[in-house]
Formats: sequence, C-alpha cells, structure tokens
Amino acid sequence: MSFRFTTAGESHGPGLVAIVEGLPAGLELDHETLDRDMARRQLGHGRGGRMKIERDAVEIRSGVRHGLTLGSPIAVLVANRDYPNWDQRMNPWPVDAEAEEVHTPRPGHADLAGLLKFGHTDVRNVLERASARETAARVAAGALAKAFLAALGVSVHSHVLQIGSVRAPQRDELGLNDLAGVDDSPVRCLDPDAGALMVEEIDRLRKENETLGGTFEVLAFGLVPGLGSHVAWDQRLDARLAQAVVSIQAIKGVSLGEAWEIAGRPGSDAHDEIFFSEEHGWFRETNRAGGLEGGMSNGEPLVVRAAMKPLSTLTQPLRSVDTETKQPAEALRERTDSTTVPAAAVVGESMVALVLAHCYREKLGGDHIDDVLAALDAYKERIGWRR
Ligand code: EPS
Repeated sequence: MSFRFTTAGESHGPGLVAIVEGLPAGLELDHETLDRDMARRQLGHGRGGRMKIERDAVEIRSGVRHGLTLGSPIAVLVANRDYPNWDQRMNPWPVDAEAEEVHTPRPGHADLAGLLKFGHTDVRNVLERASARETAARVAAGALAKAFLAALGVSVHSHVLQIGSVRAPQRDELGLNDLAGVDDSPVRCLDPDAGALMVEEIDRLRKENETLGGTFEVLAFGLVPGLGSHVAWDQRLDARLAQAVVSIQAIKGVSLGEAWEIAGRPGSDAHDEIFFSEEHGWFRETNRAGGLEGGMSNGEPLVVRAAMKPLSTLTQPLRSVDTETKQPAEALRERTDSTTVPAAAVVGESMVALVLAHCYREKLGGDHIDDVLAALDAYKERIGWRR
C-alpha cells in the first residue's frame, strides 16, 4: 500500500496545494480539527506582518465526501490572501505592468544556487517556492495524516526547546499530559520562565534587526513496535524521519532520542533495558533511544529533535553581489519574521505524522479504515502488545 504526498505553490501566488494519496476509505475527518492545525502553524511570538494578512484554512477539493475519505487522492487548497497585493508580480499570465526583477540573493537562502541552477535572471523565481510559506500545505497534508493516526490511537505533539540563546530546562520523559496547553505559550515552550525569556530575547533582537533560530522536539505516542524496517536502508524509520524533518525550510540538524548526549556515554548508560510483565507486556524504564531501535519503532514514545537556523531574510541585510552587474550589493530586504521556531515545531509534527502514516499504511494495508483497524488488532494480538 503506497502512501505519498506532494505540495505545489508559491508564497505570493494564488495559493498552495497539497495532494495526499493512499489514505484508506471511510476515515472520518473533522473540518475544525484540520483548520486548528493550520491556525497553530500561524502562532508564535516573532512572526511578521504577513501573518496578520493570512487566515489559513483547508479547502478540500477531492477525495472526501460528507466528512468521509473515499480512498481516492485528496487535494487540499490553501489560498494566499496576500495574492491580490501581488497579482501583477505573480500572475501566471503576462501582465501589462513591468515586474521589477530581484538581483540581490540573500546569504543562507536558496536564492543564488537556485538562480544559477535554473538559469533565471530574477531571484523571485526561486525565492517564491523556497519560502517557508509552503509549509502551510505540508500542515494541511499532515492534518490528514494525523486524522488517520488518531484512528489508530497515535498522537503527535511538539514543543520548543530553545530560541536564540534561551534554552528551556531539561525535562525527564514527557507524557501526554505535560504537553497539554503548550499552544497557550506565545513561543510554544513548556517552561513558562524560559518562555518569557524567549519572548524578551525575540523583542530585543528584533530591535537590533536580527533573526533567531532555535530547537524543537516532536513526540509521538501510541505507536506499535515494528514500524519501518531494519532490512533496507530506505525502509528505516529513523532515516525516513530524518529526511522528512530536515526537509523543512531552515532546518539544519535532526536528532533521534538522546543522540548527541549518548554519543559520549559508556554503552551501559546509553541503552534502554528490556522488561516484561504480565500486566504491561514488553516495556522499558528509560527511553534514551527515542522509541527507535534498528530503524524500527520499539513501542516507546518517539522523540525527534530539530535545529533551525536563524531566518536568512534580514532587515539589516548581509553583503551580497548584484547578479546582473557582479558588483557588491546589499542582500534583498523583504518583510520577514524574527523567528518561526514555534511554527516550525508544528510543521515538524506534520512531517513526522506523514512519515508515520506512510509506515502504518505499508505495514497494515487495507482499503477501508476498518480493514486497517482489524489488521492492527491482529498484529497486536500476534506480538502480545498490551498498550
Ligand atoms: C517567508 C517570508 C515571509 C513569511 C513567510 C515565509 O513572508 P512574506 O515575505 O510574505 O512576508 O511570512 O511565511 C509565511 C507566509 C507563512 O505562511 O508561514 C520566507 O521567505 O520564507
């Protein structure tokens, strides 16, 4: 059973599209739940003026009827409310007005490499697609994946660990209850004191015309062991997760479980010992592996962390070169966000959910959601899984 998704769309074009293929028929969708994730991606202290314009909402164009999936590809449209302001510059068809070209690539952005690779003269032909606006379509697709996972008892969450130089204190293993209310924090941080310091740092650096990066964590609860596979490199769940998360704009690093911490510890302090009881079945007392062993889920909560670089559009631009004259020039100055780490964490949830949905489809097959649930029950029964 293949599951895949793709997105299309430019940041200031008419809109974004996601197509999700391979969900079973009969899955119940709730419009409000889908839109809630779209709104969560727009949250976070440090967003710029654009978020006052956009009110992202999911418009289903195919594959769903009366709230139930049909088993056919689901096409989702997310309109760009800013488009009317860009109608001349981004119109798919020739316009009378002359659109001024951008010739000053931003260090850290796709601008220069994209320009050279595709033979454009206008940097806008690259930056419009490279923009993280595209993540609105990923979140729409991710919301569909989350609905499928929820039917299987799986939930995906995220929270911010660091913005700029402010780090939230280390916490021991997080449970579902700890994550409730994280969206009430203006930076989606579980520690209120660290959250307040993050807000201060964002405000201070914004005044200095700076942008900020940071780190976030995505967790998934309720997984069965055996998603992904040790038998081939491209079936390994950890590899799929790393690719999916690092594909998010501005993400420069991904770690699974306590990756960087355990690298320096002796082996006896790096793994999760195995226990069995009649009551719980298989279980662990620690989760250093972040729910991943041998490229497969092991049934413990999945823990994925990501590092995001500071956004590369700066209101005090860095040095660049005019691509036409080859003379030194300041990089493009555009309206921008100060930080988008809280939003990126929501996108991280979506990418993790899409990978997990893929693995469940691969593992359990089935054309109707009831087939999938029956296969899940049979698998749990066979392995004696009691959670
Ligand atoms: C982005 C630049 C900003 C962000 C945008 C991503 O857009 P604009 O240039 O229109 O102000 O707001 O993010 C979104 C629009 C979004 O929905 O997340 C960039 O260059 O990546």
